[in-house]
Amino acid sequence: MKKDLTEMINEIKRMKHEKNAVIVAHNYQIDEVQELADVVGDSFTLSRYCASTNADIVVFCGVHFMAESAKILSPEKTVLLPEIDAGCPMADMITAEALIEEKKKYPNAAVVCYINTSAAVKAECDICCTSSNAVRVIQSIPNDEILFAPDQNLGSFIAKQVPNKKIHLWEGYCITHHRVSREDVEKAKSIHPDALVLAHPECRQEVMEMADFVGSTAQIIDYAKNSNHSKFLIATEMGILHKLRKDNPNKTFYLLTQGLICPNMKKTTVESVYNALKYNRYEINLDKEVIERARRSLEAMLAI
Ligand code: CIZ
Ligand code: SF4
Repeated sequence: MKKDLTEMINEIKRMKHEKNAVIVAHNYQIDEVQELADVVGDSFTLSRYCASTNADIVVFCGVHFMAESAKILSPEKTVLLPEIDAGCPMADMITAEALIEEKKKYPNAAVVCYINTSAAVKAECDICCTSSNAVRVIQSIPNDEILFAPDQNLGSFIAKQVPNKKIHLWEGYCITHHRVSREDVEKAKSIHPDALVLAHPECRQEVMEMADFVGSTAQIIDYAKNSNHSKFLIATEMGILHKLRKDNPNKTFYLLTQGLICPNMKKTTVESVYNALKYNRYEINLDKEVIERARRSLEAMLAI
């Protein structure tokens, strides 16, 4: 017989304790999964948290590349991704083989990979970046030429702020953020003219240009908390609303369009977390050499 929600949550807590496991959830996960988690945050914060705990098992509620990053930083731990098909279409827009080919065109360029890439792609790049530190990472690189992959929108956002470098862009994008248009922003602003627009750099240039603030999920959360404003239009994945509303009960948050849903982030449910802990699934395993090379790119980012 199928267990009810309360029963599953109690079992999850029991198994977590018994197996010395932690549950981490990305800001885009469904509310119930965020509530279950020991920590909620962006992919890199979560991976660093996983590396710092003495847990034996990490249940990573997010998408595949994020669980891989956790494994890269904690190779000795068992990292579980509750839904094995939870991938990131943007991360899938580049392969290690394709990157190796592209690098040949720009022999003088430093290769910078967004965190939204597979471990195999991270292994082929010089340094990683997140949406929080992308500009700082690029500024720290001595090369005048950069090959940036895979997000063209984040890449264009960086290029505008670092005009002294020639940035070659990969043509990847996030299917969820890229869908938002200038017309969507105009429409939302006409309905809520007194709201500030907070947008993620995975949005199109035209959307970022209309925003009052552009930042990663962590930066949007901080901005909303510290702002004197009381109304916000949010142009990133809807899962972030849970934390925004929890942290700021007296402020109002509207999702900029109803399309801001990442179907892959929504695959993980309380039941998948329960099954992950019960059956130890689905374990992320990576080649040792890939771990070592990908780790170098992540550590290069940490060093700046
Ligand atoms: O790195 C992350 O977690 C992603 C994909 C987005 C963000 O802005 O936090
Ligand atoms: Fe990938 Fe976009 Fe989903 Fe993030 S929101 S996991 S970039 S598809």
